[in-house]
Amino acid sequence: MGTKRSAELLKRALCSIPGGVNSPVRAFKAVGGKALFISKASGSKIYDVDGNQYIDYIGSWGPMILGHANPKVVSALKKAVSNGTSFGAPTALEIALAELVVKAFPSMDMVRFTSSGTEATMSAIRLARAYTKRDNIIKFEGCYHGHGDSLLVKAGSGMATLGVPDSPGVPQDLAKHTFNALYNDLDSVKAIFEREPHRVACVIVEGAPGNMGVVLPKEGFLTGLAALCKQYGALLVMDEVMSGWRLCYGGAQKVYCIDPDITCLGKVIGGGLPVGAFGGKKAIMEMLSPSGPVYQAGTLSGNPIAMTAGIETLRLLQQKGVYEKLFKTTEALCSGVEEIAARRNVKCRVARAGSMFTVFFTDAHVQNYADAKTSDIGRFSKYFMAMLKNKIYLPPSQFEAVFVSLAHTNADVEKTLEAVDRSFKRL
Ligand code: HOZ
Repeated sequence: MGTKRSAELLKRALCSIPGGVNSPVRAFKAVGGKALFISKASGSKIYDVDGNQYIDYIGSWGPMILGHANPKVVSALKKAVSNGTSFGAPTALEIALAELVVKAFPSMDMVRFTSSGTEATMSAIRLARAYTKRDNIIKFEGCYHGHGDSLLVKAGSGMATLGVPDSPGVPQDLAKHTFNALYNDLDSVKAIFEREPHRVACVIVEGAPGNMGVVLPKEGFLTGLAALCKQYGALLVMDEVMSGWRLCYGGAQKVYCIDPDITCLGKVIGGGLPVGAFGGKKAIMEMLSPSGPVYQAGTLSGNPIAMTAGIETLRLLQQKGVYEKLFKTTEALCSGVEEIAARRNVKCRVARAGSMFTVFFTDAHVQNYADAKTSDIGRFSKYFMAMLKNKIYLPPSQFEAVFVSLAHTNADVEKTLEAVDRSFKRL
């Protein structure tokens, strides 16, 4: 089956939507392809408007950890929708999800819901600045924390994909408050703190970066960051929008034993509906309006539909054996790719964090953005296109993560690895 209808829709979309998409990485621009228009998804499969079925490894860029249209989530949503979709007033559902979140993340005493991860990180930065009465922030090259102005400096994800280090439209007066350090390099952070000992409000870091592709923190890197923050009176903001429920139930901070001051969440927490959250220590969180003076708000924040999807998803993730299954599938895929690469003599590195992974087409051990950029992008594009031809739907960029779900079966793994073999044979 071809992709004629997708091509027609793209042509139409280009007239009314910039680039034809509502988020840049969806455009397949980095791989020289054309976006597919999707009609439906179920379990591990996604279907385009031409009727092609693919094994989906994007999972809506992370949220669909249970697989698409999980029957329990769908049934809870149907019930919730019939009670009204948004009230702009508090509900018991918000408390239920908040309680699940603070229980999962002991570093958080309190949590505030937003409608996206971007809003969560943006608000966390404002809060950190207000709490410390300082303006500057430290982030890491290649880490992506949504598209808030302060954070769009040398960012990963779509910025890395499109090769644009900084976005026009971010005032220089604001960008000058963002300092970039090198991921996995504590000295680069220390140097900034030594230069600005009393002016850094926070360090923001992805729990396990997934937006320059998956990169793992070196031993001692995150604890070293926490110690530097403490030494210089800055807050540690851990962005677990991706890693939150992907590394384990409790996120990267549980795996690496970190107690951040503020944590940002998104993706899985909304079970496929728009939810973000930021939370942390009571003294910090109580600075938020209306308890305190730091303003933050949202018309649809905490709406009952989004809360229902989040609650149901987190409940299902608490079932016994869930993470064992998820990691077994992910491991089978990663070790399968490594085995095929060795046999086919394809130079690549597989980096895995929980249920996310990236195949980097480089022989460098990827520890930061500069290493990630040594990847052969042309090769990645060939690989991506060959996989798509074999009906495997991967993230269309070298600098993103593959997301495995609980709905992926052994048969999916087998089919995927067969496609990898066919694709690597021709690289
Ligand atoms: N920022 C997401 C990837 N890191 C992409 C979101 C989307 O395009 O849907």
